[in-house]
Amino acid sequence: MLAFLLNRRAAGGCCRVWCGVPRQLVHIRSASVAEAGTRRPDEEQLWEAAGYLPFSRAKIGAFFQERPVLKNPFLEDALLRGYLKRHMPDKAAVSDLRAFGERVANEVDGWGRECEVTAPRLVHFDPWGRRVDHIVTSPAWKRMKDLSAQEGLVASGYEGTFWEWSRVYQMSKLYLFSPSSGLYTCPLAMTDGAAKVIQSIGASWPVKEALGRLTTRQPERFWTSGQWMTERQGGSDVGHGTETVAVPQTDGSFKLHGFKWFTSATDADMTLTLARVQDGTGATTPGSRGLSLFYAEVSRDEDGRLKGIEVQRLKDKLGTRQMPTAELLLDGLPAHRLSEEGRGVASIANMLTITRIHNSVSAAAAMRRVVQLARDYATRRTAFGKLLKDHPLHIQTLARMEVETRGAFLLVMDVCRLLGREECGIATQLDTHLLRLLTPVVKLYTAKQAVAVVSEGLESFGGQGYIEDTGLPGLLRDAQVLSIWEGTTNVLSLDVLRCVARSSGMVLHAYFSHVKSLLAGASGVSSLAPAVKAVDGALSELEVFVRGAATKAPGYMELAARDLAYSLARIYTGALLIDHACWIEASPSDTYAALRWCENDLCPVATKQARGCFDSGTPPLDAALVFDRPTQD
Ligand code: MFK
Repeated sequence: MLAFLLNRRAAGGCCRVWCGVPRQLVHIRSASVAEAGTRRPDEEQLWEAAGYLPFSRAKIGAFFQERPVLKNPFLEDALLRGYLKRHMPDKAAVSDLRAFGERVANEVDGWGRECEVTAPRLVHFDPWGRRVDHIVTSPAWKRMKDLSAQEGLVASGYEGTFWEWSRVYQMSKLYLFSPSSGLYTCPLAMTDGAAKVIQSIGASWPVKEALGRLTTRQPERFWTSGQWMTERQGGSDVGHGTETVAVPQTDGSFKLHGFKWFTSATDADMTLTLARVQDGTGATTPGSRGLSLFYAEVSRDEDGRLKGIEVQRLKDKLGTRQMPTAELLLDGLPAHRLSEEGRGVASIANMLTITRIHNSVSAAAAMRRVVQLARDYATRRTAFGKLLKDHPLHIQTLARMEVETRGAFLLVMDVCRLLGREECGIATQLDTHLLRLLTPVVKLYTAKQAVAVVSEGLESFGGQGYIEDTGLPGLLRDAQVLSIWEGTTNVLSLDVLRCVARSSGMVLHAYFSHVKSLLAGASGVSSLAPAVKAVDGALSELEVFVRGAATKAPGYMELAARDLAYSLARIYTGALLIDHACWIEASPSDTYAALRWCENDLCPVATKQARGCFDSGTPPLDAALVFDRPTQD
C-alpha cells in the first residue's frame, strides 16, 4: 500500500504536501493517528516524518474555506449605478457614493460588527448607590453617530443639494450603509422622521434648535431622536393603547406620566411621543381623538439622574441587539405640546411615512448585501468538484434572489423619488396620491421579501450561514423585525384600505394611471412583450376586483386587504422593472429581470377571490382550521 501511495505521489510531481495524495485515504489515516497513546505503525511514522499527515499534533489541517469578501457595495451594484445614471447623473453625487461605498467596505462594516459583539447594557446605579440609568454603548456605536453627521445621512435629505433627487441620493447612501451600520439606521430613521414632523409643523421655539441639531453635519452638535409610541397595550392600536398622560404646568409646558414599552434607540437626545392631556379634574379623552403630540429632551439633573425618566430594563430581542431598546417609565418628563390637542396621530403621521420608507430602504439593502456576499462566495467555494458559480442550480437560486432584490430596490427608490418631489413642492396630485398609497405598500412588501431573500441567502453559504460569528445570522435576525415595527403587515394592509377610502378611491386612480403610463413606454419593445402582457393583464384583473369591491361589505375588503396590498406591490414593481429595462442604456439582465418578475402571480387578490377566500363562509372555516382540536374519545 505504501509503495502504491508513494508511487502516486511521485507520479503527481508533488510540489506541495498534499499533491497527488488521494484525499479520502489521507483523512482516514489521519484519524487513526489522532488516537492518543496508540502505537502507530511504521508506515504512518514515515508519513508524519515526511510531513504528509494532516491533523496530527498541533496541526488542524491545511484547508480553510475562504470567506466572502465585502467589496465596495456601490461599485458592485449594477442596478443602483444604472438607476442613478439614468435619473440623476450628477458627478458629485456619484463620486460621493463611490467614496462612501469604499468607506463602508473598509471601515464601517467592522464597526457594525463591533456594535453586534459589544451589545449595549444598562447600568442602573452608580458605585455609591445613586440611580443613574446609564445605557452603555460601544465605542463603535458612538462612531456611527459621528459618521452619520459627517456623511449627512439625515442632513442630505434637508439640504436640497440635489433638488427633487435629494431623497434618492440620501436613501442611496443609507442603502449602502444599512447592513454595515450596526442598526444605526434605526435612530437615523426616527431622527429623520422627527425632523420632518418639526419642519411640517413649523420650527419655532422650542423645537427650532432641535431641528438644527437633527439635520446638522457637525458631529458635536448632532442629535438623534426617539419615537416613543408603543405602550404595554400594544404598538398597533395606538389610539386605544396609549395610557400616558400629560399634566399641564403653569408655564404652558407639560409633565408626562406613563410607561413606554418599546423605545428605540433609547440613547436618543430627544423624542417625539404621544400622550393625553389631563383637564383640571384629571380626566382625559379616550381613543385617538384624545392624543396629542409632544416633544421632550432627554437630559440629566445635577446628580446625574435622568430628568423624569426611569429606564426599567433593556429589551431582550431576537435581533437588532446592537441597538438599545428599553422600557421607560415616564415620571414627570418635561415636555412641550407640538400638535393641537387631539391631533397627535395625524401630526406624527409624517414621522411614520419617513420611518416606513427608511424601513423599506433597510429591507432592500439587506437583500442586496446577502446577494453580494453570496455572489462573491460562489466564486470561492468548491463543492462536488467545481466552484458554486459553475453549478447552474445554485446560480438559478441566486438569480431568483437577484430578481427580488431588483424589484424591491426600484419600488423603494420610486417612493423616495415621490417623496423628493413632494418636498420640493413640485409633486402633482398624482404624485401625492401615489406617495400616500405606496408608502405602506413598499414597507409591508419589502419587509417580507427581505426575510425570504436573506433566509435563502444564508442557505447559500451552507452550514457557515448558520454560524454566528460569520456575521450572517445577524442579517436574518435583523431582517425579521422589518415586518413588525413601524406597522405590521396586516396593520399596513388596513392602512392601504383606509387611504383608499379617505381619498374616495383617488389613490387607486393615480395608481392605475401611472402603471398604464409606464407600460405605454414599453409598447414597442418586443423583448419585453411577455412582461408587459402579464402586468397589463394583472392590472385589468385588479381593476375588475376594485370595481366589484365597491359593492362588497367592509368585512370582505378587510379579508382581501393583504392580498390587495401584495397585488399593488407586485404589479407596480413589474411596471418599474419594465420601465427600467426600456432605458436606452439598460442591459440584457435588466430585461431578463423584468421577464422573470412578471412570471409571478402579479394579482393574488384576483386569484384568491376566484377561490372564494374572501367569501362570508370563509372566516368560520379559517377559524375552525386554526382552532382545530382533537375530538374527544
Ligand atoms: C430601519 C428603520 C427603522 C425604523 C425604526 C423603528 C423603531 C421604532 C419601533 C416602533 O415600532 S415605533 C411604533 C410604530 N407604530 C406604528 O407604526 C403604529 C401602527 N399603527 C398604525 O399605523 C395605525 O394605523 C394608526 C396608529 C395610525 C391608527 O390610528 P388611528 O387613530 O386609528 O388613525 P386614523 O383614525 O386612521 O387616522 C388619524 C389621522 O392620522 C387621520 O388624519 P385626519 O384626522 O386628518 O383625517 C389620518 O389620515 C392620519 N393618518 C393615519 N395614518 C396615516 C395618516 N396620515 C398619513 N399616513 C398615514 N400612514
